[in-house]
Amino acid sequence: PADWTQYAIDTPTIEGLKKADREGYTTAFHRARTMTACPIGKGGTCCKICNMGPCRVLPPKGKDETPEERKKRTGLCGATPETIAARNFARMVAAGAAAHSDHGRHVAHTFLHAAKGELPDYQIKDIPKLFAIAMDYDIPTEGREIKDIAIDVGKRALQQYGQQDGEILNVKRAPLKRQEIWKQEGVIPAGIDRPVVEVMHMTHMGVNQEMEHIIRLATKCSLADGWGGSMIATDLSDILYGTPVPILGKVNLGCMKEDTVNIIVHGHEPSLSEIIVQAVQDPEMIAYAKSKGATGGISLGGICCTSNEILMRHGIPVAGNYLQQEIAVITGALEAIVVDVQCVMQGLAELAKCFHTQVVTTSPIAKMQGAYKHYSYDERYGLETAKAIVKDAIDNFPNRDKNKVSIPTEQQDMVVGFSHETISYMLGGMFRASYRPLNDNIINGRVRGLAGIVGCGNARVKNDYLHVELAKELIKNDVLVLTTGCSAIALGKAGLLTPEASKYCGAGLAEVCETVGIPPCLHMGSCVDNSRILMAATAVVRDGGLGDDISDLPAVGCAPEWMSEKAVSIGQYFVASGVYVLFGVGFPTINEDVCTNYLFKDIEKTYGGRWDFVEKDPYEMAKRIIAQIDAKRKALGIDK
Ligand code: WCC
Ligand code: FE2
Repeated sequence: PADWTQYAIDTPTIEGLKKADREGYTTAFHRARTMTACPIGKGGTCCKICNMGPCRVLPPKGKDETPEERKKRTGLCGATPETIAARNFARMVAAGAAAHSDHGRHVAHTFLHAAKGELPDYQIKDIPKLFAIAMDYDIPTEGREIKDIAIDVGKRALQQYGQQDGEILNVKRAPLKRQEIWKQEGVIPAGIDRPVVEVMHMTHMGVNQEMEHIIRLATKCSLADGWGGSMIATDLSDILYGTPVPILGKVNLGCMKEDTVNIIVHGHEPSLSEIIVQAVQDPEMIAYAKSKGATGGISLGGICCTSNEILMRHGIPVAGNYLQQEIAVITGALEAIVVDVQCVMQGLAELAKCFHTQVVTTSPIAKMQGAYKHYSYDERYGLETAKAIVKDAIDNFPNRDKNKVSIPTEQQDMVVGFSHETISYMLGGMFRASYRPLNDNIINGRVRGLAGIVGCGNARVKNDYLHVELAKELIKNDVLVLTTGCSAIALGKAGLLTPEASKYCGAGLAEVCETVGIPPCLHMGSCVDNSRILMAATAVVRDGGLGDDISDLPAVGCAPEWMSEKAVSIGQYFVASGVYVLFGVGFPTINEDVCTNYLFKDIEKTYGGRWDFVEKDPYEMAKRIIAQIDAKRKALGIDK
């Protein structure tokens, strides 16, 4: 067996993997040790878009290539390596944008029907945000009923998906200079769905065969995600379920208890999990759990972003991030794992068979072979469905095999819930909400810059290690960290989402955190909530003193352990919004130098942002990020 301390830093994960070895279970961590990544497809050099291929256009290993040789290295149709790499990259963007945006569509759909009063278990919660969004959407509010405004907001959001001409609405929120750049490049999406289809079309055999133009259309698609579908998902979830405010939360597998029915929700869309939160708090359900021998009642926890959503809004504990989904099952004490969409491993079903755990799939678009039960979740029957799932889990409690149970006790406190609105209240006060105090601290150098650390865990590297070491290194150098998704959970487990983490900070950042009462790493939510980071960056520009565009800011983005296609879309919309973005653990085009050069260098001339890549050294990552921040500070004339 492997020495798992080489592949994870989190004790419950290491212990779970050792238990898997002893008892013969297999996880993604195990598969990563026995399977290597495909060397042909890795880095963008396999073209499989037509049936004359797949064609491999890998550069020769270990020797230089003459220009003549390079010219001959094409697919059967003559496609060049850079066209192939760019097409692969573009398709990843399209898949990621589709995932986020479809999530946003579902939120908008639920929102509209809730607004109409058709969903008894859903009510509009955040009226001030409803008015703010109505204004952004050019919907009149004066003298109108809340209900009518909400219906219009829901309709307007949904309408943007199929819009064929014009511009998606939220583009208007970006700094003017940014909008000009996008206009000039022709990358402002008319609607949200259309650019996804366009990318699929233009990457079909024999269509777009000019690398830069492929990236241009992929960029438009990514903007339809970041400033479109993801932003709609965030905004409408906030109105429907409440805009997050700072709240105390807990993270790690210690949320599961010996004497409770343990349920974990996993995935991304909050619609069902919001109602499960209600169901597990129902006194009848708790009494029923007790009647089955679970003297402590019911414990609900979460994994990935479904978890982040109910953590931010209700303080429901997080069980773990992406790579802990299997570890949660291996505790032997999990009655049900209720999954919706995205980042759910198929391996769960096989693993669950070794235990009593029920895998419950709930999305109309996501079934799993071998799952215990499938619900095609329909919001009209919200609480009814949630209760049926919870009741099933309770009935499953007596099936728990005590001999197989080992629940970690680790649980770490954290402060979460930093929506961009909340940050501006905390900085500027209730009546003068503003980012200006932060800007002043950036200008005076107490805060050196801002770094978004986001994205997945990847079983090919030491899990969580890159996130945590990078964050520590950055806050030590006075860089304030904004975090989302599984990265936020990793930082939470390491104790970096607490005000006490200021002990890891440089003197300047420590002082700011202590004065404002915030942790040095701010949990801003789920992966669609990366749109909150766009809005925060825009607000920093608006409140003055740091240039007039996002690309002027000493701000960067990083996904050190990315694995999902969504991460590629996120990275691209940050680059296109003017941000330097660093990836770890491989880059989609890295084995093809022309396209990679474009993404890492030339694209900066257009957007002011670019890509970069460091395989797995968090200190090298930090070095490059700080160098980038310092260069921006210098350009602003605020370095000292
Ligand atoms: Ni977002 Fe990555 Fe987690 Fe899934 S939940 S694993 S895309 S960071
Ligand atoms: Fe996510």
